[in-house]
Amino acid sequence: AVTTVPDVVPYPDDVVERYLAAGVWGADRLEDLLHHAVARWPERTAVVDGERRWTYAELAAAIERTRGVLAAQGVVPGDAVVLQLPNGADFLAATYALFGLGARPVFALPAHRETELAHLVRGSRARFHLTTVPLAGVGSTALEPAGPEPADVVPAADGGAEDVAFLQLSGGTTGLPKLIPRTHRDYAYSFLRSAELCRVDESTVFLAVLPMSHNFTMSSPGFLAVLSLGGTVVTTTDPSPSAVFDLVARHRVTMVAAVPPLAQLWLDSPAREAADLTSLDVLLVGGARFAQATAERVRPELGCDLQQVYGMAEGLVCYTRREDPYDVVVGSQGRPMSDLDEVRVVDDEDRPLPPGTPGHLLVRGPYTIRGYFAAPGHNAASFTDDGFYRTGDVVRADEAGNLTVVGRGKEQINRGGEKVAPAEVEGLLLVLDAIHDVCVVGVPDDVLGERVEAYVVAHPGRAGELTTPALRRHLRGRVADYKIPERFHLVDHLPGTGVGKVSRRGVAARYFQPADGER
Ligand code: J2J
Repeated sequence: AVTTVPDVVPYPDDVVERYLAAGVWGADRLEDLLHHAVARWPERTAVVDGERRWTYAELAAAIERTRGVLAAQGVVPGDAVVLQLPNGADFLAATYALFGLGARPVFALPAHRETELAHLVRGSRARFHLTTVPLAGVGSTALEPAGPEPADVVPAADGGAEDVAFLQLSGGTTGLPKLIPRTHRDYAYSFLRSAELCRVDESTVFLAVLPMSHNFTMSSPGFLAVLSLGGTVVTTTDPSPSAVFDLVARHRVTMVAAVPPLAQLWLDSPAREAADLTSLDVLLVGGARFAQATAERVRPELGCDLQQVYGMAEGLVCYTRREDPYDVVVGSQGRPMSDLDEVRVVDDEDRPLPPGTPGHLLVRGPYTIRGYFAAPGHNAASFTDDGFYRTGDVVRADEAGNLTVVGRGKEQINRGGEKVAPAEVEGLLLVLDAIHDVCVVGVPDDVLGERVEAYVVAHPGRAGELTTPALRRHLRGRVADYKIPERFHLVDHLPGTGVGKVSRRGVAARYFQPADGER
């Protein structure tokens, strides 16, 4: 007999019962939560995108029309649709339209290119790629405003809150990035609980400046929470200090989410002095470690509260609380948002460690996945037998459970919040005949925390071809720009692991000892 492994690893039945009984999982799908808000606040402003301003009723109408266009294009319930749109009102219309159709958006970043898109399409078995991003050489279906006539009657999805709502691309802890399936009810809990901790209500004006397809912007607490609770989402594609300060002043923005380099850019900007930031209530910073010295500047220089957010698209999100002691707010990444989150800090053999001792963070809970999409092999490595996700992060917990991220056990580069899987970039370089071996590593960077660089061993006599500009050109259009190494170093050989593999740690140790600096 053939045993088939399901694409989505379900939560065990007793666990489902527990989360339902605890009331953390509701019966609403993501589009239902918006519909409740539309019914309650039809005339409130839902979205501001440049000169476009939509009330909740207008957003609902735009979603309805988009749903008709998508249905006319042939999108049916259960379809995976790779969605690659820049921040804006159309992003929201398309996302909710897909939810309403019972189709699954597969969220691509605007920066994604050939490799990531092919991976998303293949991994999700998507039949559509919906984008307005100009992509040289990548076949795509754009959703044109003047598309086919909307279908007259589009049936609503008849699925429930237990369905998979969408897929996101993980940063990857080993090898290539994986697809993350999130259900309506687990995700709704994630952003509604986040909304409580971040004090989101109908008076919230949220500036979505990080990519809206990122888990942080979407759900921590993100535009999904704001639009479920009657607030306003202001969208922008311009993160520059002047543009952001202007939007904050003009729309009386109360909440912004940023990665550390962006927060730093705003803090350091001379434009800050003249800006009217009095409406700002809270700045959320996450995605990468926020230096304490910078965290300490937020309250005095921006005049708002800081909440650190340590989250992951696989699930777990930690926040510092508004009422936490000062040293917790500026010096930790907060604690899990749910009482039902189970976290373990363990040693290399999965044995629990006492508070204060750094170790690998494992997590299980009501909004953390039990497995990647259609990836049984990887799941065996990324999850414990009893369902804990191996975050790949090394953390230290204090007695109160606040976590500080002190390191990483996973093969991932965190470039100021943007995640890079070295193996993906290495694979694209190894197709070049002139390259014998290559190792992509993160090197310390004052602004980004880490930047991407590569160590390359040339085939005899071919080193001359391997210049930084030539190699960067080779990668451009194949992967997101942020993954392209800033520098390529030619070396004679790469340190090995002793079992015939390149040792990334060895490369790091050999070339980046803080004492001898950069070569
Ligand atoms: C140190 N490292 C952090 C932090 C994430 C909210 C906020 C961020 C993400 C995110 C997210 C960190 N300090 N404050 O999904 O909902 C690193 C860890 C983590 C990985 C996850 C959200 N916040 N990190 O960044 O899926 O290494 O999610 O495991 O992109 O980012 O990356 P990602």
